[in-house]
Amino acid sequence: MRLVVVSNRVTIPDRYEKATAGGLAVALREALEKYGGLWFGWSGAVGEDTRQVQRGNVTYAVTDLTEAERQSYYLGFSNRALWPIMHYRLGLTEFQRSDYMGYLGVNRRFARALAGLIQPDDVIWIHDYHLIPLAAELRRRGVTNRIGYFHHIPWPSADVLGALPFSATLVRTLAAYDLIGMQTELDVRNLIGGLVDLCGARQEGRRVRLGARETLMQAFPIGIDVEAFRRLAAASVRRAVTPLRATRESLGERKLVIGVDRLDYSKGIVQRLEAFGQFLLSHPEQRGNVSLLQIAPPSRSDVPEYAELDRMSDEVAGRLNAQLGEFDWTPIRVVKKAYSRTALAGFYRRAQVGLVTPMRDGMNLVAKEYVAAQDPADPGVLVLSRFAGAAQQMGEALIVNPYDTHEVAEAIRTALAMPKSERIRRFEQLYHVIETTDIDWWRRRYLEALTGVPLSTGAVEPP
Ligand code: GDG
Repeated sequence: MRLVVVSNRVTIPDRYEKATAGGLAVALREALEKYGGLWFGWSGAVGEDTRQVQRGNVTYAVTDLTEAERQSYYLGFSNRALWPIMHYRLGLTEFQRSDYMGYLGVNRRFARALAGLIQPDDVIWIHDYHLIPLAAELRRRGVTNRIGYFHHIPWPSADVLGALPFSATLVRTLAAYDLIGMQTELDVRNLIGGLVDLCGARQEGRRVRLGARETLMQAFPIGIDVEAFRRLAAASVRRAVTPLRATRESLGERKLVIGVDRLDYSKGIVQRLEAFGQFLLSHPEQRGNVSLLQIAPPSRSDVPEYAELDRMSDEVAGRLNAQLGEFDWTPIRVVKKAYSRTALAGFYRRAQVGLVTPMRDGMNLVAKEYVAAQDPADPGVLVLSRFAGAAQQMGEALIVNPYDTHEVAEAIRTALAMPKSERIRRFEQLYHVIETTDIDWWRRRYLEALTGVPLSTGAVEPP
């Protein structure tokens, strides 16, 4: 078999990139190298270029988007309609018919380009919400190969999703897949409920029958490359990476609480800053002893809701620093830039508390990276939102409700005061979980399920 991966963005690797790329990109690339294959998607550029690049036995086929497509398909429907509604944020959901048409148009164009590249024994693995109708469009062009979909973000219940115009039509296109992977059991239940309630599908256990087609739904919680991250963290301490050396100088013996997130409203960054402020207000004796470092590389800055978050996080951090800071101590540092993975691993290891408090998250890899980076002899404590998919697996973290500022503030206090024996006990259990469900496990399980699923041959209605 040959593997074909399709994702919204494709980065063609240069030869030195492996150590710095994210776990998912590396895992998919490794699977492609193992089977030989094709990775197809958007180049990330605006233009009219389409090109193929060969790296070993992997072909990267990328296409540019026009500015109109970027606006409607990517910024519009994907990021202002699907992203918020999938994260249960009806109030932030901005629907425009023209965006939806652009979204369908790009999926149709991708299908047209991809259909010409598919070989009879290819197994096709499509990633994420930008490409939900892609399989239906491929089927329409006569593609009968196995096609799987993995949804990286949450899937809300039918009454939330049902508020999105055309949601039933869109959800119906999922019947074109042979296997649908979700992050958690809750997402699977919601998805099946959506297919039943919105589209009149019939459920038989984990299989859903819609018209003449049958699709298998299953949870595949994604993991990280634990071993690689552990090694990065250990190396960053030995080599004293520059930002870490600077941190040592500016922090001294002070404790560190860390947050690492794309600057996205789903991550609960503003609420987290408020919770840290609340912690310092309720526990004045802690002032001067601990700082919060929030690393927040900007993301989707062209979307108005993200620009607003950018402004609000500055405002809240500024207010709390002015209210609580001292001439020789800054309580909160928000750094809006990306660091190397080595530096990140070092920051995680230096931090006594990992604060991972999204309002909603498919999985959240930062929670797993924080644990992987800890010193087993003196580990830090993970504070984790119950609304991150990771909370389903990582029950030994301090689980919090991110909407409850006081609860998060008290969890920070508990984490900072936790005796070493309890920190080690919790760390060992968490490490065991992330190690036994790492990124290789995820990829293997998914591909085994996809190659084993019985093929369904019925036709599917295009959107
Ligand atoms: C989606 C879903 C799901 C962050 N700052 C820097 C940096 N990062 C890296 C982290 C981590 C990744 O970005 C973020 O992954 P998350 O899982 O936390 O979140 P999303 O980007 O929203 O990912 C999510 C994931 O897909 C996988 O299925 O878990 O729920 O929303 O790896 O380390 N990396 C570098 N510098 C930074 O400053 N190098």
